[in-house]
Amino acid sequence: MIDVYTAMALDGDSPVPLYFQIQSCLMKAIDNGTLMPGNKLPSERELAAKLAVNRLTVRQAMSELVNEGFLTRKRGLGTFVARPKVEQGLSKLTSFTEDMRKRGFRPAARLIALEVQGADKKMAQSLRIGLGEAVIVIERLRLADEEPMALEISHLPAGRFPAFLTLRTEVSQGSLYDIVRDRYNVTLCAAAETLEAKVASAREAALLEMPSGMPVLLRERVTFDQNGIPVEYARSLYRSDRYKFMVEVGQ
Ligand code: 16G
Repeated sequence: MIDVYTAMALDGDSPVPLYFQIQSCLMKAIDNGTLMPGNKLPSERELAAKLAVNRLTVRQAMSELVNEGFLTRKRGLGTFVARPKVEQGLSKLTSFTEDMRKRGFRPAARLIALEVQGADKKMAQSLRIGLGEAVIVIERLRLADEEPMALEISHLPAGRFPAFLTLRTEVSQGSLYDIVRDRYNVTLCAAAETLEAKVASAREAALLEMPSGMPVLLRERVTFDQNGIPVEYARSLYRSDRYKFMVEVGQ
């Protein structure tokens, strides 16, 4: 077991609550690399005994770090130091493939569905096409180093992408944005996005390999070509334990 716990100097006379002191010590150990991603923490009982504090105090410290994504609980196995979240900027138009490569991960996709549907109201509005017009629907689970990161559904106006369904192999192996550019000569120039939290459905949670009922980040994007015509309407569900989004704010 790692020595960091015995080194924790808690001050019972301090106005800073004990749970907060424990939390700060754990955070410091995570920040300076004494505790590394994947390291197992002692159980609440063990840690409480080591630190001579109440078990509830330890639980409170650990729960907050779990909620903030620094620790992760695995049922029946214990509590572990989480891998740092992927921090992604929201101000640049990039593809999943580019984003993951930049971070040194191997991007991949598992194709769940590739089909043509009639546009519903949302698709029609987003893509500025008529209700019921043909839309290519591509549902993919996106992976980084084989780990599920996001579940994405992209919608493309079928009229602009003839014979798209014949590209099944490419879609399941490569980058959608590369296909759009290289095969159809469409340049993606800008996107409008929204970001909101939601609870994963049972199906979404199973695909993302996370407990059901966990929050996910829903990012919706309409991507435009150089003439400002919508080319893609996408709904991407990101694992909230693996992602945080960053925006630069200017004056
Ligand atoms: C991003 C986009 C998604 C796009 C995908 C293309 C968001 C919310 N999603 O994940 O709209 O389809 O990249 O990635 O930004 P690809 O070129 O690797 O297939």
